[in-house]
Amino acid sequence: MTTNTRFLGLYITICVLAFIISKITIAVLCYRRWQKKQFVIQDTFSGGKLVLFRSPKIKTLKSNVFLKKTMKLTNKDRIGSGGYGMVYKLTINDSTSFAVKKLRKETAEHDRGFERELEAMGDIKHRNIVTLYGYYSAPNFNLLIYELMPNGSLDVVLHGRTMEKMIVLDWDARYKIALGAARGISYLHHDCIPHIIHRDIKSSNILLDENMEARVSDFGLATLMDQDKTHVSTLVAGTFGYLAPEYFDTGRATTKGDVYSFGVVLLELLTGRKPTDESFIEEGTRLVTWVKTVVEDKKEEYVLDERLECYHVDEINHVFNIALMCLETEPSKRPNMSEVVKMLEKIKTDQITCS
Ligand SMILES: Nc1ncnc2c1ncn2[C@@H]1O[C@H](COP(=O)(O)OP(=O)(O)O)[C@@H](O)[C@H]1O
Ligand SMILES: *[C@@H]1O[C@H](CO)[C@@H](O)[C@H](O)[C@H]1NC(C)=O
Ligand SMILES: *[C@@H]1O[C@H](CO)[C@@H](O)[C@H](O)[C@H]1NC(C)=O
Ligand SMILES: CC(=O)N[C@H]1CO[C@H](CO)[C@@H](O)[C@@H]1O
Ligand SMILES: [Mg+2]
Repeated sequence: MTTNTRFLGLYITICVLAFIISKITIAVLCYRRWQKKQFVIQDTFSGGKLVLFRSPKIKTLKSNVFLKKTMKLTNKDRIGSGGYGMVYKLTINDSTSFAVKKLRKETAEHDRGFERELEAMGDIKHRNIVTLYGYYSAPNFNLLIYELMPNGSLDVVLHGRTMEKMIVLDWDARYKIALGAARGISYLHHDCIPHIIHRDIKSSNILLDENMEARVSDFGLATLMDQDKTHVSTLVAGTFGYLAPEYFDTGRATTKGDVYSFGVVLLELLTGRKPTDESFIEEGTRLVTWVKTVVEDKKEEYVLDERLECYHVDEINHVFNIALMCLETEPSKRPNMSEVVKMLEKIKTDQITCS
């Protein structure tokens, strides 16, 4: 009896010890991993904090050089401006540069939810999504540090003013952009856990890399700024002209809402017209309704961008049909993004049209 009890005591002690040791090991491993995932510099001068997520490009970077250059950004470095603030080009050396987006911030509190959201965004790596490398958070403003896209955004390329260097996108380039953007959005909707609703799909959030491959940007930003309540239009997150009709009733963002906005981008690629084109507003109509009536009459070639010279009529008509499916008024009738990707992949014929 006594030997048995002693044996049991010993047994319990060993179990408890093993349990404690394993917990400590797990905690140490987690801490190490967490430490590796990002590095943080506290900027005592401005009271800000720079957080860079670990990535091969950031690894060799001297973070204090980075911080110093970031603080020196001026209007001269501006490459764009939008609903949330200015975008600057940050040049480290001849071969390395970043895009820095400055977000206005009216409430001074440091928001842990904001940081968690950004860390989740930093984890997303896909060939059709713009990488977020880190952020800088100061009492009066936040900076987001993105990969720089040398060929700018789709809206500038499609509707840029004639004074700027004009690139005319041919049909193959437009098709490639449509497919790339669809793959990026499909990844956010279906492959990310938790699933991500972009909420602001539009041509200015589709950027172009050095190979003219599409990269989706600003996903999650609408949500982020909505929580923050600093953005001017908190009532309607998203951009006029791209919003699905049900959004005005429910105010709820859904993946099917993103599908609708993507349909508008497809129409932009096909017609070369902006959804907010003044001539539509004068006529009291919209790009979407205009194209819908034209396609019903099978007169697609009349609305097609005149700058397109060389294409297969079949391919064009297929893309018009895919766009109209995305633009169904009833959300449940719209395809999901993985179906859109499949449909777009299927239509491309390998024939060379002209040379
Ligand atoms: N990562 C980037 N690389 C290059 N240019 C960018 C990048 N992000 C944004 N831009 C440019 O800055 C402009 C403004 O961007 P943004 O602030 O997101 O506003 P919006 O998307 O509403 O136009 C874009 O239209 C684009 O031309
Ligand atoms: C530019 O900076 C990056 C990051 O610090 C470094 O990896 C790269 O070698 C530098 N290139 C040149 C040409 O100095
Ligand atoms: C997309 O829709 C199709 C048809 O409704 C369905 O079979 C498929 O599972 C959906 N895909 C995803 C990833 O939700
Ligand atoms: C079409 C076009 O302008 N492509 C450019 C995209 O950016 C790369 C790198 O900056 C240029 O070499 C391409 O000419
Ligand atoms: Mg944007």
